Amino acid sequence: MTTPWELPRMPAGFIWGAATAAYQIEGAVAEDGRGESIWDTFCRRPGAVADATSGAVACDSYHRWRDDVRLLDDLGLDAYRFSVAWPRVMPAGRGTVNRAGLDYYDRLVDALCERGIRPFVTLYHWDLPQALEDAGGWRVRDTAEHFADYAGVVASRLGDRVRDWITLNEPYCSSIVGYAEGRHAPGVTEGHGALAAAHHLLVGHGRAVAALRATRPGTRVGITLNLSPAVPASDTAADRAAAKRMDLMVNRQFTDPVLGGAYPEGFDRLYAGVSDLSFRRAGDLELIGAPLDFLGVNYYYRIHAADAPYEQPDPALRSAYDIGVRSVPRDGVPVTDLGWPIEPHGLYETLTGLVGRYPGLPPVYVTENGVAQLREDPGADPERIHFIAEHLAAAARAAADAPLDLRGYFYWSLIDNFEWARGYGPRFGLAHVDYPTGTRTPRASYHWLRERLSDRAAAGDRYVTGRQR
Ligand code: GBH
Repeated sequence: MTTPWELPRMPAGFIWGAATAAYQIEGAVAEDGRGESIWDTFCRRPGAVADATSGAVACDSYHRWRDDVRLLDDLGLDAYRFSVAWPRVMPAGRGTVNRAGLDYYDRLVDALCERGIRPFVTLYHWDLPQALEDAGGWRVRDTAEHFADYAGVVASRLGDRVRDWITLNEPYCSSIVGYAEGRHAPGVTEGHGALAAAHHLLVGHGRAVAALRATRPGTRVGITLNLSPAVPASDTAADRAAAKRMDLMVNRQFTDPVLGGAYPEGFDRLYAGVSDLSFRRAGDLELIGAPLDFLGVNYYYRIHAADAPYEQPDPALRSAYDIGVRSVPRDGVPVTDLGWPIEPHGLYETLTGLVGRYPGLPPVYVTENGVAQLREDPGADPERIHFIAEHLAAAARAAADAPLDLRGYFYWSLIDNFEWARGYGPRFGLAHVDYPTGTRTPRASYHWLRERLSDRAAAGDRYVTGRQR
């Protein structure tokens, strides 16, 4: 019998990994020719970040990347998912390429490959070059073209060693949270602009897929979407309808075009008062829906959706995108320190739901899943061990019950880091980071995972790790 603290049996060749993102860990924002990103700008805005911090120093991974690689190696992970900072590679987002910026990733990739750790590279984890935002950002189609050019530049340099590419991380956040809710950079509250941003992100994804494949045969390309089952907060018809609206906005605005080549039924009607959708062009959906080599799924929580006006501090802006639905706490559901519901079964629902809805679903990686603690405690984190074990068990059940090609799991995050608008309070790491010194200290969850992986590997269980040593 498998206890909750054991690792479930996973499909052959399953990849065990951990994830990070450039702006959250690198720091060194003004070094070696890096340009500004929208997050540098956004963090300077009073009130934008809870503790008035920024990613200016963060975990200093720009200098301490060897520490990160050592953590991955000692843990015995197969893979590392990190992101490349567009403004390091192209300081103005287009045109001049900054060699020094690429050199950083080149060194990191070499170090990973030397240790047999497979790099999964995310090309866009929210750090748009500010110069492109000044020209309209994701609201304008040109940004999608620039993104594809940038993708090609990175792949030309790293593609001899990097096979696995993720175009975008969570376009929902880049568009809706950044351009409609204004809680993320660039911090604006627009209706039409946010929907245009979402569409242009997807166009950029489609163009980048083509650009990446053109650089080298054997390239594998996917996209990472944050998926949250939206369930009615109560059994009323109004809440059931609200959950459908939430699902359209958070999940299916992205999964349907990417996996099915079409916007979902009811989507255009939902936003009829917000946008004329004039940014869509013939041929876009063929491009966006081109078959992928894999899908990345970030799963954190289920959304309990209630029929209510969306909470928008400025009522003048509300009509821009209010679709009359709000995420509410649910009695009896445990929550993390951030108030996020802990429901591992939601990962099962997400994965099996994808199989049911999208014929020809590509292989799937869980590219993020994790839990934050607000206390500083560097060592004991039993809730994290429990969280990981339960979510892995749910993922394993999904792979057993459905025709799902589940290829791997990346814990978010390898180390504590800059948690966007919440600053440094929430700590997601398998390893604690002491920000004043940059020292990384593995937590109990790190040691637990390390032991489980090495037990299995020692027993010659090829189901545990695909890593070749
Ligand atoms: C991921 O987003 C990100 O990819 C990663 O960079 C981040 O560090 C990680 O999650 C942990 O947050 O502010 O309570 O109203 C996860 C999807 C969607 C989760 C927006 C937070 C806002 C909830 N995120 N959501 S809240």
